[in-house]
Amino acid sequence: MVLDKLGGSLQDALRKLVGAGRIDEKIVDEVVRDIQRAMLQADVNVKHVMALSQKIKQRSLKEEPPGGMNSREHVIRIVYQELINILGKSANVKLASQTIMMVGLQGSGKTTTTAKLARYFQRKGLKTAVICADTYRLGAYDQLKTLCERSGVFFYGEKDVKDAVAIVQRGLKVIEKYDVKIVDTAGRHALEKDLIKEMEDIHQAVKPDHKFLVLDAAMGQLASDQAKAFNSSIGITGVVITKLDGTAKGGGALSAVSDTDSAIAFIGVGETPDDLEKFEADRFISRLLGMGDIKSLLEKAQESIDVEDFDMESMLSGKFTLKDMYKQMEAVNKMGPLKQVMSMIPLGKLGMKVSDDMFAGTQEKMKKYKYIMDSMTDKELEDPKHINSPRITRIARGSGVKYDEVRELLKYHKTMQKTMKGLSGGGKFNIQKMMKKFGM
Ligand SMILES: Nc1nc2c(ncn2[C@@H]2O[C@H](COP(=O)(O)OP(=O)(O)O)[C@@H](O)[C@H]2O)c(=O)[nH]1
Ligand SMILES: [Mg+2]
Repeated sequence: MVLDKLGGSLQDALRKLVGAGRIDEKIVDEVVRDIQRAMLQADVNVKHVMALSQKIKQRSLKEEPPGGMNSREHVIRIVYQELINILGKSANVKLASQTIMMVGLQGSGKTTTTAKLARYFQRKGLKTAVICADTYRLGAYDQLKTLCERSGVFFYGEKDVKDAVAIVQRGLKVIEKYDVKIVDTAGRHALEKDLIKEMEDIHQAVKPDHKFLVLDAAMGQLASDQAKAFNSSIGITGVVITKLDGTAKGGGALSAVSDTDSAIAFIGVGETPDDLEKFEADRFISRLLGMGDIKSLLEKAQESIDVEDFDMESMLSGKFTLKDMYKQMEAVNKMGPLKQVMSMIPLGKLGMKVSDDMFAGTQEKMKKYKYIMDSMTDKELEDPKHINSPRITRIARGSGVKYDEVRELLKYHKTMQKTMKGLSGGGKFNIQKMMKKFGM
């Protein structure tokens, strides 16, 4: 995975939240400190890190959890949202006819990305052609030509011609009929005068719909200065961050882009033509946090306003009454399978094997359970282990169900209580113990 280290540290921080006995200021502080450390190690600018910390703390302690969400999930959601904010918006790339000009320093990954992009559009059914306007670097022509041929993308270049603008002008005529036209340009070691001049001239000749700045992720937060410089020269409509697979500083580069007016369009995650991903901030963060499709789940939780009683805290605290069980069955019935709900918190990532029907009962069963529970005393509901055989008979008669059905309910409760205790490791969440338990 891209940014394994950052993702791992953030996941550890969130696991702390899940494992905490209670969500209070102390645990939020602790988790925020862990997040800070992880972000700084990924070279995220201190200013961003501080703003993020403030936001997470403030919101966690002030905002009420939305319906259907407990305080634990609420804080996780805030972390998720604020991390997305730090990345800024994602660039809008349409699957339509367009001309794209690639710019960036030498070695940033322009040519590789040009070929990747061409393949990307080609695969989406758009006829794509590429022009090599790099007359500066030796071998630029062959590099791009080879890459394009491999993907069946049309390539235009003029090997021994030095005038990049002339090449582009002729090339554009040749590839006129193509849907997507991508122009690869030359870079320099720095944004020097002659590079700016050449960029502006090509810009003038191409009149591109998009200008993609290619930035090497290893630059970390310095990416911000570069994005600003290129932007003031020819204007940037999207950024591609490359080599995210090979650096620990990627967090810095990703977050730096939001300092500029630009937005990230794609990320490069390897050297092969397929190692390009369309950038979506929310999906990226979900993946980083190891949460699968957290967004839809969180939205789901927001919709089911009347399931406030789904309380992970009581579930993990070890205390688990019949009433708790009933509430949770009810909540899960409204929210969807437990497995899904579990994948919302990092627990699911630990490979917990939760069977689908663990909480969710059929409507009919729920009704029966309700009748049975109505015939129990409060004391029995709090702690059903005192229910003996004569009591089962009485409860069955009182609720109009069979003796065995009452026993089934009690057995069900016992199994679930045990599972909950196992999860909580006797009050404290114990990951190692749990992983062992599930044979990992
Ligand atoms: N690991 C990795 N390497 C990349 C990526 N993008 C480009 N590269 C490598 O970076 C080097 C420079 O890339 P190139 O496209 O020639 O850069 P240009 O000078 O800007 O055109 C090459 O060795 C590429 O294989 C990426 O996303 N991941
Ligand atoms: Mg190149």
